[in-house]
Amino acid sequence: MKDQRPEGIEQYDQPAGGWGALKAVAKTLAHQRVVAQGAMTLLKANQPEGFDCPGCAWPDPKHTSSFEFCENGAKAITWESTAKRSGPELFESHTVSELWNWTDHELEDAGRLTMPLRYNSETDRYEPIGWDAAFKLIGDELNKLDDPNRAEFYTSGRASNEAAFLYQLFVRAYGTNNFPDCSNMCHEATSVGLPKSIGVGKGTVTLEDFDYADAIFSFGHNPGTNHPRMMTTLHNASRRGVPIVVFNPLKERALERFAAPQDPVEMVTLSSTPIASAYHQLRTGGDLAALKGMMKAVFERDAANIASGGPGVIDRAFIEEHTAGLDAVRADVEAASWDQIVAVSGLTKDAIDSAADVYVKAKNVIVCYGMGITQHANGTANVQQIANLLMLRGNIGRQGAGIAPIRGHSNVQGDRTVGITEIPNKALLDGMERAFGFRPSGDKGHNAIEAVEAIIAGESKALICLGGNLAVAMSDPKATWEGMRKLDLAVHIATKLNRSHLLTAKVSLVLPCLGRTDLDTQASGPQAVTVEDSMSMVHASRGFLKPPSDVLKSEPAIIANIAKATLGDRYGINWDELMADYDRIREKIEVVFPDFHEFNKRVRVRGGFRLDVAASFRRWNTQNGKANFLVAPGLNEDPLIKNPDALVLTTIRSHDQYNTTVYGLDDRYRGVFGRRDVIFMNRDDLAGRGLKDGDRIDIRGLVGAGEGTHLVRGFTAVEYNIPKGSVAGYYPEMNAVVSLRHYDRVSGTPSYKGVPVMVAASNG
Ligand SMILES: Nc1nc2c(c(=O)[nH]1)N[C@H]1C(S)=C(S)[C@@H](COP(=O)(O)OP(=O)(O)OC[C@H]3O[C@@H](n4cnc5c(=O)[nH]c(N)nc54)[C@H](O)[C@@H]3O)O[C@H]1N2
Ligand SMILES: Nc1nc2c(c(=O)[nH]1)N[C@H]1C(S)=C(S)[C@@H](COP(=O)(O)OP(=O)(O)OC[C@H]3O[C@@H](n4cnc5c(=O)[nH]c(N)nc54)[C@H](O)[C@@H]3O)O[C@H]1N2
Ligand SMILES: [Mo]
Repeated sequence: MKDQRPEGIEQYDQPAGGWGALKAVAKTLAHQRVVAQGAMTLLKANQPEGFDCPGCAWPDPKHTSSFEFCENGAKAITWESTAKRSGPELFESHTVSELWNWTDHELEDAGRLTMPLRYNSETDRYEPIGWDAAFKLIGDELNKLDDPNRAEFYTSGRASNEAAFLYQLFVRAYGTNNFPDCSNMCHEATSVGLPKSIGVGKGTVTLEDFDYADAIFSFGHNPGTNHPRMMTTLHNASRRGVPIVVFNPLKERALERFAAPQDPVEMVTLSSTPIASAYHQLRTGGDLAALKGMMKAVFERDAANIASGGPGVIDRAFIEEHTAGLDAVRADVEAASWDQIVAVSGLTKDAIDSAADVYVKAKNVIVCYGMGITQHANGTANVQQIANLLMLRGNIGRQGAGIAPIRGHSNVQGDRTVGITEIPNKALLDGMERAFGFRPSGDKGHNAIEAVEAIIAGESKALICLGGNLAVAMSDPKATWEGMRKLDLAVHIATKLNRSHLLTAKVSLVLPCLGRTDLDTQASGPQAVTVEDSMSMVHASRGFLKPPSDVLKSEPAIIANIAKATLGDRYGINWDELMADYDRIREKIEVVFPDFHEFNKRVRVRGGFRLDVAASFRRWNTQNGKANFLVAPGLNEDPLIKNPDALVLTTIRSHDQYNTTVYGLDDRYRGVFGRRDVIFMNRDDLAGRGLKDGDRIDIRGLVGAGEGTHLVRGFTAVEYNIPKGSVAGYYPEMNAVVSLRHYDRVSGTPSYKGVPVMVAASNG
């Protein structure tokens, strides 16, 4: 079998982590030519006096005594602190049309941007421009628009609290709530779904809670790749004998076996620790059925326990005192038959029963989840069913128990907290009025999908991006790219060149900014910024590396200067004072959001502080003052998937990428080397289409597709351990088959993990 596998496809039999991870880091350091400086940089990641690693939003342990090794954190850091530069020579020697033909990897691998650039359509080149001229141009273009709602202001989740807060201040003073955000493509189902359930759109657990959990459930996230520091927590839990129950269509290596690089015994003896106690390979989109199945099984156990004279297994005291809506949820799950649950989830009744037994036996349960739950047409419903399951046994708001959405970008949660939202609530508007003396518009603005739709329709004419790579991250590149090329103004504040920057508008600017690792010096001296992790801990981050060029500005400084050039002295906001000393920004954050009381003082305490998450203390900020059991009708993931020959595609991250940033072409733990043009398929699905391992295939998206659109040609089918009916391919390549019309109607999250497709032998 082995030599007949497609090129670059191997069996990976090692545990995740271990020496393989150390070797991978050494390779990355060498490639980015940062061996000496880079190694030192790594030691300051996630330390109380250092910078916050831009790699993920997993919290730091309280007592960070030594360097916590993380392979993918190391990649994220070295990618930023690289010695390579995208300087003037690059843009002199390459037209934008030439650069367009570079791969996403090549564009970013060219290195850090060093000076502000403006596109010249006559030479088809980006050319250097001075900062003042750039700011004036942006201000003039924004002021030309007849309506501020014709401009879109995108945020990617690396922006610090200070940068994001200034940005929302500028945009609201300018007069719109058009805040498309990477969060709209990520955990929006959490931000929209949980407030109705438990009164807050955030997780309720802290890192310490994991020490007290008696069982941990993991739905649809891949921590070995995307949150490697979480593996330390899972590794410790497993060693304590805590059951870890995984629901994931793919057998992710790190969730099976992990060798902790910080464990000397495992490193020296080449041993490892099993992580999952049970691994349920459900079908993509089978989560709603699996969750309802588990609840149904809990009710069955409750009834049986009562019948035999016991007190039942659901937490009646909690339900009585704290919740509403149980009866409707019970009726809903009882109406679903086991046959339906088994068919839709792709799991046996035994499997679901065994998961329910673990759940019922454990006193304290934490449920973690990621994109496998949120990026579905029913993502919000999925999140709410997780909350239901936890509430059945009072697993919210006490030690060792709770809900743990695992966020993506290192400050995606903080950006939301400090006002990046297209739907401002009264508290935000009141706070802004208190702090700045004007009341911003309360009208709903655009989320990411709506912004792109407005751009495609020609209604929005300007796009400002605070980081990110919106054009590549978003569904349907063909339509999205065409739309972006029609803009009047495109401005990208970025550390590295990417494809979004090459979709030039009438006026296009790329503004290079400092990254997390860079020393940020302003008029009052060196500055620290702050970030909020997945568990609502806010702490300071201080870069220390010499910036890649003297010309770079910090994100807050760039935003303040754009604001000055656009707004002049509108509302008397003192932009110079705010950018000179970030303490002044934090003072304003505290006025707008009282939860940040004594912000400057508390953020100077080692480890920072936790923002109040009311549900963690069983205070429910919902309309009825209760935690609500919420019904999600049906079991089927998605009514759009009607075609019986369709397969459901999920789009996933490799081990060698950070979202649209592709570090390399390997996906070690899945046994893929040197390529990304593969689709993982079940043996029966291959056979049913007359295909075999290694065949060239075409993939066509079924939603909203016209003839010849939403098509990816010439990929290689790889026989893989994945449930029948489900296929998997890499993000962002597979966005070409995702329709802009296919998203969760409640949260606006694109259905990146539930794309109906047809797969056939390639004829291209
Ligand atoms: N190194 C690295 N770190 C990252 C990122 C990165 O790209 N690289 N990205 C960051 C960002 S922005 C985010 S949001 C997070 C993302 O982190 P994750 O949430 O782990 O995201 P994905 O890699 O998209 O993978 C989701 C997992 O869900 C599984 N899955 C797919 N479909 C389904 C389904 O229908 N049901 C269930 N139960 N599971 C399913 C996949 O097999 C995969 O294991 O990571 C952050 N950290
Ligand atoms: N098919 C499919 N599509 C997806 C997903 C999926 O799972 N499947 N996942 C979605 C998710 S979860 C997310 S979060 C989005 C991600 O969407 P984005 O957040 O828009 O994309 P990134 O790839 O994280 O952005 C990378 C760029 O950010 C810039 N950058 C890096 N560091 C900094 C910095 O410190 N400051 C500034 N200003 N710029 C910086 C660099 O120029 C780099 O090129 O993609 C979404 N798209
Ligand atoms: Mo994300």
